[in-house]
Order: sequence, then C-alpha cells, then structure tokens
Amino acid sequence: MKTTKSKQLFAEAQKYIPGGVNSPVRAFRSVGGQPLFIKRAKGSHLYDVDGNSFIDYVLSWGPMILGHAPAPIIAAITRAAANGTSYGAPTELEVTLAKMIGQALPSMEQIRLVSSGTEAVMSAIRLARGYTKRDGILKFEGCYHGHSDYLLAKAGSGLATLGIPDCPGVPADFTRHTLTASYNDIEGVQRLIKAHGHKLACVIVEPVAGNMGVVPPGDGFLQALRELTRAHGVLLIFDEVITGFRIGYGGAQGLYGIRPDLTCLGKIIGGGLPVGAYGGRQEIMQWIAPAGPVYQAGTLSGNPLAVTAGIETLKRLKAPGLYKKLDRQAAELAEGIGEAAKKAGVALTQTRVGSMLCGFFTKGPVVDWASAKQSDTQRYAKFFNRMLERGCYFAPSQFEAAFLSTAHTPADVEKTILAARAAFKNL
Ligand code: HOZ
Repeated sequence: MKTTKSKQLFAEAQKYIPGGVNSPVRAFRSVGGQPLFIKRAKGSHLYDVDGNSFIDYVLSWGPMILGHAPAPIIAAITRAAANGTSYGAPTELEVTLAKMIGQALPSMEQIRLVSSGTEAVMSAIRLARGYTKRDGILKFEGCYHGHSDYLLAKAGSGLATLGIPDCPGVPADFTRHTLTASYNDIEGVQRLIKAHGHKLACVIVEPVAGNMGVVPPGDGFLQALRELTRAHGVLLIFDEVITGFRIGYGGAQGLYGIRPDLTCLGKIIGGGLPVGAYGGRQEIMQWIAPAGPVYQAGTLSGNPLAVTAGIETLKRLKAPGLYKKLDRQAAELAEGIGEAAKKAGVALTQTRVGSMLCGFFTKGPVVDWASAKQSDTQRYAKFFNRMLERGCYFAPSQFEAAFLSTAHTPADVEKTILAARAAFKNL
C-alpha cells in the first residue's frame, strides 16, 4: 500500500499540530504505523491522499450512519449554508430537531443543543449537581464521557488506548467527587451508593459501553441502576452519544426500556457536523439558564448547518426496516469474522449490539474494563494493519467500536470477511 503522501503530511502536521492530529485516537499510536490522511469519503468508502480506498468501519467514530456524503444531506446542508452559517439567534430548525429527538426518546422532555458530546455531558453533570445540590458523580471504569476534567478518571477511548490513567492538568480537587465502579457490577454500585448515595448527584453510564471496545450491559444491569438511583434521589444519566439513533431509533433507552433522568447525545444527531445535546425531565431541565439558575451557553449552539444535517439524517433513519437491515448486516459481518477466527485458531471474543461491534483477542468473556484489557492488543495491531492492507479501515485501537452504515453493501461485508480470513492466518 502506497503511503508516501500521508507520511509527508504527517511529518509536516507534527510541526504544527501536537502529535500531528487534532484528536489523539486518530494517531495510530497503539497499532504502529502512521495515520492515513483522508482526501474524501463517499458511501461506505474512505479515499486517502495516496489514492488508496477503504471500506470504512470507523465512520467518523460513529456519526455517519447513512454513509459518507449522502446526496440529500449534502444538498440540504448546501441549501442551509446559502441562508447563512450562524446567527447566534434562535431558529425554527432547532425547534424541529428538539421535537424529533423528544419523539424518538420520550425521556428527553426538554432538550438543549450544544456543539459536542463532551459539552453535552459536562453540561448535564453541572445540571445534575445544581438540581440535586450534591457534588458527587459515579462513573464506570472504561466508559468515556468526553474530555472534561472530572470525567477523565479511569476513562476509556484514547485514554485506554494510550494508557493514560490520570491526566496531568486535572487538579486532584476536581476529581475528588468522582467515584468509579466496574461496568456490569451492580453489587459494587450498590455498595458505593449505600456509602455515598446522599452525596451523589448522578450516576452516568454508557448504556452500551463503546469506548473500551463494545461491552453490552448484562441482563438487568441498567434496570438495577435505574431502581438504585431512583431509591436514593440520584439522577441517572445515559450517555447515548454513541448509542443514540445508532442501536435503534429510540437509542439504548428504547431498546432496553429504561427511562433515564437525563440523556446526552452527539454524533448521529449532527449528521456528521459538530453537534451535541442533553435533555431530560422538564422539571430538571427548567433549572437551565435562562429558565433557571444553572448556566450553560454557546455561540454556535444549534448551528443551522449542523441542525439541518441532523434533521435530514433523523428523517431518513425513520425508514421502515432500516435498523433491522443494519442489524442483519452487522450480524453477517460478525459471524463471518468469527468463523474466520475460529478456523485460524484465534481466540476472539465478539460483542455486538445492532450495528456497533467489536472483537477482543482474548478467550473472554468481556464484561467490563478488567476483562476488556485482557485482549492481546499486539495481536489487534497486527490484525488491524493486515485488514488495512486489504482495504478495510477499522478503528486504530482495540478499545473502540466498529460501525456499519446503510451505505455498506453485501459486497463490502463479503470482501471484509475474505480479508479477515487472510488476516487471521498465522496471526
Ligand atoms: N468517542 C470517540 C472515540 N471513542 C471520540 C472520538 C475522538 O476522541 O476523537
């Protein structure tokens, strides 16, 4: 595979941009090699500056559920741009998107749009603290909720990939109120809530963990969280930045039938443009300024281009059978990869919820961060590079999810399975 131009650009980038990338997970650090510089993307494919093309299973880390550059979305963004790209004043578009989100996720009775998932989560946490008049938060090891100070403790995604357990620059005082529990360990949560519940503002969870690889919730885990938090006056926050509109039109809360107090969204609701949202019970959301005293603001919040892309994306996700088809295709891909691993004698533990999936190079089971990190990451790196050579672009880290889009074809899946068969040989 020719990578001359990518290498040149990466050398140049490192002079001007720390690590040569604008987000650490892009850097290929844990898989060796160097990032590919992308020139364009269309449908299920990425095209790099050296003329290579790849079937893309990263999909910009989740948002591109309709594939890259879908014609109707691009046309809508273009039309919106002609009307101006930002007003710093309300628009009808924002009302439309808030209504659409509320209809899909009825727990989100009121919604505030922001510009990223990180911003959504940090705002929801401030709101939970303001509303409950408590400071404590409980999060799960290996879950990632963006890069705000008090949520970086034992976090997944880039921190897991790069092995950064504690981030310099975060004062100990800021994380003093953050408790961590093991994902899927409800007894552990029970103990913590029993001891500290009266000081806890919220429990925040990825209802399907997607930042330590994919780790689905065990039977009854989310339900037990719901009951425990309710019993102790602690708010339950679902971070559905990845799962929202990904594993079903109603997100994880729709799939598992849980009504959280607050929900955070991002990725898909911006159709590939920068957006985030948080929302929940009206009574709680009324604490947000200017309705209430908890301050949160943003110059580009509710940006008309991002909101247009979001509306047009959500409209298309309502197509009958769309999520079933995505699920079927993801199952076929997972099955094919699983069979290939088995044939090659490679221990692979696969996890999947709808169109988000993952393979851990360990016997498993994988139920939390402790078991996820048993994966042989060297082996993942080898697999990743062999797949890349064969035109399949997976996340450059074991601890991320693979995603499918409606633009992926049966031929893409078949090609990927064939590539996996070859990649597993003598791995
Ligand atoms: N949640 C994404 C990774 N799991 C964020 C992408 C990024 O950090 O750049």
